[in-house]
Amino acid sequence: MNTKTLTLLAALAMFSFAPVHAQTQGTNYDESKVPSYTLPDPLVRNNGRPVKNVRTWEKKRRPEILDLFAREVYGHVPGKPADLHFKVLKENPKAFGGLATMREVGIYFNAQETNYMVLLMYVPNNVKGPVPAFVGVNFKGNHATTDDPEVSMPTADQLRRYGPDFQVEPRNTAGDRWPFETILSRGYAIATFHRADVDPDFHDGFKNGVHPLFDAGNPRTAESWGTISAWAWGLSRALDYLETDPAVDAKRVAVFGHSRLGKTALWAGAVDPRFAMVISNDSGCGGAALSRRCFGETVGRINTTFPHWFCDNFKKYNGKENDLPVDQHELLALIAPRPLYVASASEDQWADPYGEYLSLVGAGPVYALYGFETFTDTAMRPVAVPAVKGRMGHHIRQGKHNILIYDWLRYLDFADKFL
Ligand code: GTR
Repeated sequence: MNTKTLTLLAALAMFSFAPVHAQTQGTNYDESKVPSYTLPDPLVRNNGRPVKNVRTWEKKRRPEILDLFAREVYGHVPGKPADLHFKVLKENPKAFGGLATMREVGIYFNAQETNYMVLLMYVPNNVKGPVPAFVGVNFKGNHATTDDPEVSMPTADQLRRYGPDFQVEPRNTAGDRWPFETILSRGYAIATFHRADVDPDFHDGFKNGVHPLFDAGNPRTAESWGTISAWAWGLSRALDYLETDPAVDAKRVAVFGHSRLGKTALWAGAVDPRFAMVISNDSGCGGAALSRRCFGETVGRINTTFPHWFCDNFKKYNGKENDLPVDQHELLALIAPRPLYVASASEDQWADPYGEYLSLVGAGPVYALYGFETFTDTAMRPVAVPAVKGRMGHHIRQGKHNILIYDWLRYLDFADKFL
C-alpha cells in the first residue's frame, strides 16, 4: 500500500468512525436516546431472595447494598481516628448583630495536629437549646461563606496543605449559597468546613489530605477510598464534634451538600446513620442521578475528569453502566427511613434532574416497607412545585446549577416538619 492509499484509508476511517465515536463520547441530552435499562431491585438480596420486612432489610439487604457501594463506587470509609480531638479556636457570642454565637473549632485527626479541619459554626442566640443543625462541606473556604469579618482567613499552614494551585478567594464569594441569618432566624445551627481541609480536590495519588493517615502501611486497592469518601468521613467527624457541643442536639442534624458535595452528603448519610436527615442539592452523576440513564454526565466522563473522586473499581463501569451491581436509587434507599430531600435545577441538565427524580421513585419501595408514602409517578415533576411525600421531599428549582435561597427555604420547611 502506498502512502496515498494509507492517507485515503485513514481519512475514510475517520469519516466512518468519527460519528460513532462522537456519539459514545458525547453528552446525551435527548430523552429518546436514553438506553433501555433495568434497575437492580433494592428489595431482592444478592442471593435472589426477596426482602419482605424491615428486619430483613436492616439486617441483610441494607448491609449488602452499603458494601457494594463501598467496594464498587466510593471506596471504604474508615471510622473515627483514635487521636481525634477538638479545640474551640475562636468564639464570638455576638455574630450577626447578636443573632448568633460563632465558633471556629479545630477538629484534629492526629495527636500531632498536623492533619485537621476547621469547623465554622453558628448557633442561634435567644433560642432554647439544644438546637437542631445543618452541616455541609463548602467549596472555597469558611471565609468565602460569609461577610462576617470574624471568620478566619485560611492560615499559612492550611494554604500549605491545600497545595500550590489553591487560590484564596475574597470573603463572602459564596455568600449567596450560605444564607446563615435566615437559617439561624429559623432556629437552626449551621456548621461547615472547607473540602480542602480534608482532601484537596485534585488527583495527587492520595498523598495529601486525610488519606495518608489511614493508608500508611496499607497498600491502596481498587476498593480504597477516594475523595468523596474522604469528605463524607469529614462530615462524620464534624458530627463527632457536634455530639460534644451542648448547644446542639446531635440527634437532629441534617447533612446537606451541593453538587460534588451533594454526592458527598448522600454517601455520608448512607454510611453514618447518626445523620437524622439528608439533603442532596443538584448532586447529579454519582449522587442522586441514575447512572444507567447515561443522561448528561456519565460514569465514564466523571471518572475521567475526576479520577480521584471514586474508588478505582468504579472505573470498571465506564460505558458499562448496566454491569453496575447497584444504581443510585439504592444509595437513596440506604437513607431510609430517615427524611430525604432531593433537589434539582431546571437548567442543570448535566446533573440529569429527571434521573435524580426517578432515583427517588426507585428508592420508594424501601420507604414503603417502613410504611411511608413515596413518590410513585414516573412522569417528570413540574418546575418550581416542591412536594413532600411521606419522608421524601423534592423540587426542581427554575434556573442553573446552584444552591440558592429558594432551595434553602424548602430545606428549612422540610426540617421544620421532620427534624
Ligand atoms: C462538575 C461535575 C459534577 C459536579 C460539579 C460540581 O464539573 O461534573 O459532577 O460535581 O462539577 O461539583 O460543581
